[in-house]
Amino acid sequence: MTTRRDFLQSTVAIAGGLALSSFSQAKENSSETIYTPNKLTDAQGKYFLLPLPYSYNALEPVIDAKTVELHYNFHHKPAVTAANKAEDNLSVARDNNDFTLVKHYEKELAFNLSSHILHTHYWDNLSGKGGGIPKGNLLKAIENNFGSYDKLKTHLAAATISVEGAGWGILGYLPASGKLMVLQCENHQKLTAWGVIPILVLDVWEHAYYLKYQNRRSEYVNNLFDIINWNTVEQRFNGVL
Ligand code: MN3
Repeated sequence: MTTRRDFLQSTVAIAGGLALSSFSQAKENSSETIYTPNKLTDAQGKYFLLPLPYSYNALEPVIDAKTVELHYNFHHKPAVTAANKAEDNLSVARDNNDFTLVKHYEKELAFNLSSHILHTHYWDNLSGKGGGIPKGNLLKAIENNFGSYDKLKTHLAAATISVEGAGWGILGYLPASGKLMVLQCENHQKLTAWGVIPILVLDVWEHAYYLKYQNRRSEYVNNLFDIINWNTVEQRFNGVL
């Protein structure tokens, strides 16, 4: 499959205006270079789907290849299309001065753009070579805000496992307070606090785990900690300090 590097290079060549600086280059992680997307849009301002930074089977045995394939192509990808459609329809509404459907498209935008943002982070903050514990500035911040990494892990896992219905567990950073915090997100956009930037996100929609784990959400969440890519999580944290 096309690698993320190939994709970025070809996109830059085609689009011209899309500067590589819109992506921060993460540290070398073994043989692969992972880019953290700071921008989710192309040169035309349209949302676009980055290639997965690994193959479908790269997260096995924690997440099976079929789940990754379905999740990426049939849950993440449609959200990108729908976010663009919502913005397009809001533009048409302004042009026509007809806001009959404004409530519908505002909801569509919040839901689908949040889905795109969180899924993009999700792929990026997992790796078949992940696991271990965070290091550097991120570890210090975790210890300052939660007492220890173990306390954060226990808190984040509990919050994630107990999401009501479909949603996410999120470790986020609020620049205005300088605090790391755990949030529990329903759907893709509910229960946030304004200004919190997601640093590490754990998807607990059933599509993320049901093929392999069925009803055993807690087993899936606990196993996720074996594939967290702390390099990219720390990269994102350092980028928003
Ligand atoms: Mn999902």
